[in-house]
Amino acid sequence: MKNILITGAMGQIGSELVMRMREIYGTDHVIASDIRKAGDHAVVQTGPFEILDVTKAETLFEAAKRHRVDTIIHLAALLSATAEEKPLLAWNLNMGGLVHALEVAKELGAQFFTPSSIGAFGPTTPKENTPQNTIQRPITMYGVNKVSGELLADYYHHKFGVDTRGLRFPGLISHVTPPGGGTTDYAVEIYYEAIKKGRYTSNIAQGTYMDMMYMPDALNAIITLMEADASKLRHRNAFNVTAMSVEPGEIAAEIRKHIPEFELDYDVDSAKQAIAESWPDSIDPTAAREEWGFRAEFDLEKMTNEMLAELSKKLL
Ligand code: AKB
Repeated sequence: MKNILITGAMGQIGSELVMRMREIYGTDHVIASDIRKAGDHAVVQTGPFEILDVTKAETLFEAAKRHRVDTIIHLAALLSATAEEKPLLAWNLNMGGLVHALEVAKELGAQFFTPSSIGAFGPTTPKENTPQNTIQRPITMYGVNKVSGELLADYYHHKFGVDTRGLRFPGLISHVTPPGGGTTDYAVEIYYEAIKKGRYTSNIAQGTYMDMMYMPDALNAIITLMEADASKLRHRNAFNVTAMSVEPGEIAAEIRKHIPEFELDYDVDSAKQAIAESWPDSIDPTAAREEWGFRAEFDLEKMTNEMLAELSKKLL
């Protein structure tokens, strides 16, 4: 049986991944950790929890050793827009935390996962159907962190034999925990505001395409990749994965099938827009499909049905 440590467990991915992994691997085998502790949070209430600052190598190592961890899912990081506002903090947290977590994985012989992002690409990357292996010259601190992270995780695999695996996530959409500080956050907020107010002002311009994926597909992708036969993996850090390429107007049109009076207007945030324009319009997940059977269940229509149904229950 695995013993899994998840950092950043109260974040957008972590808060759902912890619960899913506790169902699969057993409550006591999934140790949630975060820099803060909210006593009423589901990951704290339902199983083991550690307060951990990933920039402090010793505390990370001590907790991992005490829980006899053999798998580390390292999620603690700043997202793209916040990283652009606080680049030095982003470097210290995103890279410092990562190298500490990789060191712990090396010392304990643990399997390792950390997410990369479409942010690992830049303006000179082919924009359409972006290949798995291509130009990566991002112009954001987040992108610099993500490319460096992919290379570092590859290095720990080649040099030390650590079983490192990763995914280049698109914008992740969920009705459970909102994201914070990302460029793709609008694609979550639009659903909340549709239910609450029947209107939304997008900070990303009309016609700006980015890849997105519904959270259940993202959780499945992490679990499937971590369970995949290592001998079949030619790429490790990190696989392109996506479910849809959309722009704000298309999400609004889908919402109007349920809420015909829904209104969308625009007040573009120039910093976020610049980040969005430096990213691909659509990425190609063929390597993930071929090497470990990646598949997304939710397209825009199916995701919108579920987002609106779940948020209506929660907010109305
Ligand atoms: C962000 O917008 O920063 C993230 C991402 C695509 O990595 N959602």
